[in-house]
Amino acid sequence: MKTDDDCLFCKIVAGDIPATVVRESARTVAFRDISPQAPTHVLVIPKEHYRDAPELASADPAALAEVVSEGAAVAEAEGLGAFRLVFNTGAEAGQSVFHTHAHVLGGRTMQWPPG
Ligand code: D5M
Repeated sequence: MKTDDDCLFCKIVAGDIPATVVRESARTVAFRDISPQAPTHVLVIPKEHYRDAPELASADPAALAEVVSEGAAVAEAEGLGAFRLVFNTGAEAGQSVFHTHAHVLGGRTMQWPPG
């Protein structure tokens, strides 16, 4: 499995850094964001290390599909009628952790466009 010793989210997958895990599947883990931006704010990540969603899409499209379906499953489990699924891609777009992650945000009315 592709991992990066310096990656925060790889350390969460390995159990070396604690996280509030809400769901796990063969290829993904979902845990609560440490700095929630909505009543529900969960991150869904592939267990393998890929920098961002496009890189994961090229390397392992089934894993990317699993990230998306697990995000929907989190939303359903949290009772969200609507939710936002966000992949910040690149630093200027707000990506700060360079291990693919989908933000699942919901539980409040969302604004568009995002800032
Ligand atoms: O999103 C990265 C997200 O990762 C950001 O919303 C904070 C969250 N984060 C950072 N460290 C942790 C830990 N240790 N647990 C849970 N969540 C964490 P980005 O799109 O890269 O800005």
